[in-house]
Amino acid sequence: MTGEQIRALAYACGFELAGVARAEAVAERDWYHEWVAAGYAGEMRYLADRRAEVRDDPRNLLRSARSIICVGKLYNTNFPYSTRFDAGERAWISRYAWGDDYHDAMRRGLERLDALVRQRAGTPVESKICVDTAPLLERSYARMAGLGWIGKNTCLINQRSGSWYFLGELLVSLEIAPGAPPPDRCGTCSRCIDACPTEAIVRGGPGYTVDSRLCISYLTIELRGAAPEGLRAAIGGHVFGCDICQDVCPWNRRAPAAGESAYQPREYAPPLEKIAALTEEEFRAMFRGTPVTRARYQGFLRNVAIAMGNRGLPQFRAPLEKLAASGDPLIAEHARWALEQLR
Ligand code: B12
Ligand code: SF4
Ligand code: SF4
Repeated sequence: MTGEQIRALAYACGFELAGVARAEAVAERDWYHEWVAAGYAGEMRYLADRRAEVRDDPRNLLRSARSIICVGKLYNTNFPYSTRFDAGERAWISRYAWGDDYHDAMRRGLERLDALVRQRAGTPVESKICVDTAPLLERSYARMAGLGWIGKNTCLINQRSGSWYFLGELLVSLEIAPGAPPPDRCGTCSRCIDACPTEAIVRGGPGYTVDSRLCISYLTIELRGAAPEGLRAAIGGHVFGCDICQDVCPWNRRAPAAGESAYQPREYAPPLEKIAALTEEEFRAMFRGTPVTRARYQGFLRNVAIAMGNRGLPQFRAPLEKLAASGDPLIAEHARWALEQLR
């Protein structure tokens, strides 16, 4: 099969980007280990434990793998970027988490692609689907497959349609001619580095990398305990993830919106007072089927308290006092901190 045929099948399965990379180790694996050794993975153990070695070679995931079919699914909508959003009483949830959780949709699309590839191959095929959670350097292979370059913000950027993409892969035992990585088009731009509120984009690898411990995305989604006090002010109104380094990127200025309704916001920038009052059951009901549940109720209310403190509006006093009286010490401590900011 040719790369062209693979692309046509992937488009038919609902993916906007597709290409093929060789299923072999890439030079970036060394940078990955350096990244972990520098402590940049923070508390994300799944990046640093024995699974770190699995990342060294895709054949550790499927021994017979010869090629990686890399796909990209657009999730952008026409709603304004966080950098154009100025409503102090509302919370910012990052774009990728507004609608349905992408993992299931990506997997379904890749299963369809897998079936089509098997049908067309005319020979037995071994395969494996990977989406996000697999120990695979997804951006590196997507770059090798020609889907885009890796920007200074470390996101994969497509020249025509920007970086609002989820990535997924189908490892196959077929030999397919690979694509070629496109040139780096960041040039002298440094908008993402300058705009990052926590200076999380640091020098690393052949250019830049993200120190997760400083990244708002990590602090509001992955971190389980208390947010470091020195970083709380910079979190601003973010309650789940962060889009700033992509919002300011010139390659996203004319990014297209996804066709399907799945990624439309269920509620765009919900009012902080509303989400501060959610019971655990209401939290689950409001965010069921979206990525937001990953923060868990406790982490989410911790984030809401920080955002309220940063926004500093007097009407937040009463809801924060309620949170400060919570039986959960983590939520109560962050609410007390937020009340201090109001003063
Ligand atoms: C851990 C993780 C995080 C961490 C760490 C982020 C990071 N930059 O590494 C945190 C929690 C902070 C995070 C945040 C986000 N994430 Co995340 N994350 C991952 C995950 C699970 C692993 C990434 C990883 O290995 N990081 C370690 C470092 C070393 O890897 P890296 O930056 O990718 O760098 C490698 C390559 O970029 C390459 N490289 C870097 N520079 C250069 C330059 C050249 C010239 C070359 C050749 C190569 C190269 O070498 C590095 C080593 O391999 C991937 C899924 C996966 N399995 O890959 C999703 C993934 C990267 N995340 C994704 C998303 C959407 C996000 C957020 C936008 C979510 C949000 N809105 O809050 C933010 C973006 C923040 C940012 N600027 O990166 C998408 C990215 C899609 C895209 N278009 O790039 C992925 C691919 C998930 C997916 N399947 O769609 N994430
Ligand atoms: S996601 Fe936000 S905090 Fe993380 S690197 Fe980008 S701008 Fe900085
Ligand atoms: S903002 Fe500029 S430097 Fe950052 S990724 Fe986009 S083009 Fe590259």
